[in-house]
Amino acid sequence: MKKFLLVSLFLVFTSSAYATTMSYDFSNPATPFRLLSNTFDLGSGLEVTATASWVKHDPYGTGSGWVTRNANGLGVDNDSWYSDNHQIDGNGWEDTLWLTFNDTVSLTDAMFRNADGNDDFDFIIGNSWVFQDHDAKPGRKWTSLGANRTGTVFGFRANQPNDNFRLEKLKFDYTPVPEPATMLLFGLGLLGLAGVSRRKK
Ligand SMILES: [Ca+2]
Ligand SMILES: [Ca+2]
Ligand SMILES: [Ca+2]
Ligand SMILES: [Ca+2]
Repeated sequence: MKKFLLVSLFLVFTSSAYATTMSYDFSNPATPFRLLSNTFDLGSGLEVTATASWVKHDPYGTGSGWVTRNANGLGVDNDSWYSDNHQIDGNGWEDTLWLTFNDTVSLTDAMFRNADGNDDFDFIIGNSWVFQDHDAKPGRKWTSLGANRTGTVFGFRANQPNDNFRLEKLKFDYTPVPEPATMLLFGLGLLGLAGVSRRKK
């Protein structure tokens, strides 16, 4: 029994240190929105807040955009007089969709909608450009973001008139931090089990 208890405790403590692969679907036909910011509950205590920004070149300017959601996922409305189609697009003004997590995650893949052969995106972590003009896979396939894309703030940006797409899904690795209360319950439960088995003997 002591051995069982030790093995169980070991499993409880070590399993909490392993990264879990999670994914989230931002599309929702039932509740479309156009907001300056929206927070999504991803489960396991993890949250992500979506915001938007834009850059224009002539005359130069930057500002905050609206995050839009529909059945195809998240886009950006930059309020410009250009024909902004509420996607993440680089038509005149270059849109960036920002995702800010409340804990460190490692993004692995993204799925885009409305993407065809000429759609590509720039990917930013914090203040660092990870890549530019990276092809967005059409046909609702996962686009790999590469390895070690770890951080809390990520940007998906469009910089050409023919770049126009929505972010439908994200896949990421997350290592949840176990809450002290949960750990205490686990511990008490195991001690209880040990007590019961001892009494049976
Ligand atoms: Ca747009
Ligand atoms: Ca392009
Ligand atoms: Ca581009
Ligand atoms: Ca396009």
